[in-house]
Amino acid sequence: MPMQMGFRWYGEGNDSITLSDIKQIPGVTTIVWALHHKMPGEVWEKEEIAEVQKQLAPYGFNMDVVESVNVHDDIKIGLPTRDAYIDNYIETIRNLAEFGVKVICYNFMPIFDWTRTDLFHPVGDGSTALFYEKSRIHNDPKEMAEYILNNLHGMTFPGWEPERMAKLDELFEAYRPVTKEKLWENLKYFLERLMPVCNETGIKMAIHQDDPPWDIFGLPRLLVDEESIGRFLKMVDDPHNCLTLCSGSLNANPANNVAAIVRKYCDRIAFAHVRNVRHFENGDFQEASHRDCDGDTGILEIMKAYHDCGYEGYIRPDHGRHIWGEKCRPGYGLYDRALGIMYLLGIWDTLDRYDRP
Ligand code: DNO
Repeated sequence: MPMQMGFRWYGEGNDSITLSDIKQIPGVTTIVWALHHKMPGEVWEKEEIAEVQKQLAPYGFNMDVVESVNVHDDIKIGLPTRDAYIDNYIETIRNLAEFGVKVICYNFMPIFDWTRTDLFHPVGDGSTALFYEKSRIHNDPKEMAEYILNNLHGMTFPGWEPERMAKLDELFEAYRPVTKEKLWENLKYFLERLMPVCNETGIKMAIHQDDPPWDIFGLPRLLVDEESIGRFLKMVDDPHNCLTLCSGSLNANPANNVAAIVRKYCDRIAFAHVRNVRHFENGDFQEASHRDCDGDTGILEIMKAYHDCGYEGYIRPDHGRHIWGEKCRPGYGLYDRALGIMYLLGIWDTLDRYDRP
């Protein structure tokens, strides 16, 4: 099966972008979707999944990739209640498999999903992009959560559910005994319970790396570099225990050579997020266009690595800039991601034609 190009869509009534818009971008086969109204820990019911299937069908998109089925905090903390939440997760996997879903992207970050200090930072050409100012992330998670929630223009933001953010003190307290090693153990426990059902249904669990790839607010983060990814894959050595390899998350740390990581673990990458990051000397970073020379991530080397490995998984452009005055979810507008797709497919098609061994 050739590589398949996906586009993340937040669902009807929950995204300024329509399926018809996406259909007009050349090359997209896969809608990367989720039931965004679901809280972590809830079962995704068949009727709800069928609803999405019905929406995608007229456009000929497949629903092979879900991003994300979020993991309940009790599982990450390792509380006795985790087993009931894992049972729910398993039921969700079975339900998704009935609709042909192949890959579930998820993360195992305590409390916060991806984190930025500015969602609409001027790039200098009239567009804006996500920005991370290292010195602003040290002591006040509440201030940051408030800023993020106030900048969503009434939309939801996966991983930043207001219900959870309202309980930040409690959550921080609950995570207090969770050391990095404990978090590794809890991740192993979770995956070991899931693997039999993944083997039975064929679904691949594809973990997303931590973004940014370092501890924040004293919370441990696990998947941060080549070594920790290796540990993760070995810890549960099953072909259904896979990666969503996120070039931008990893390369927020300039020491991470993403192309080398792709080459090393390609057979366990089920889903690729490709985006470009510009680094600043003080550790800050800003998200750039997908074009190789606009950032420091090495987009050409990364695409070449996937191509050389004969990558047959799913790929999607990741965060785009906000351009041409578009009002959209931070990082998830139509225009710059569509440009990103054309760039990535341009590289891919060229490699396909002129670089076959
Ligand atoms: C950010 C995304 C992440 C990702 C989750 C996966 O734009 O890549 O929010 O979806 O971490 O669970």
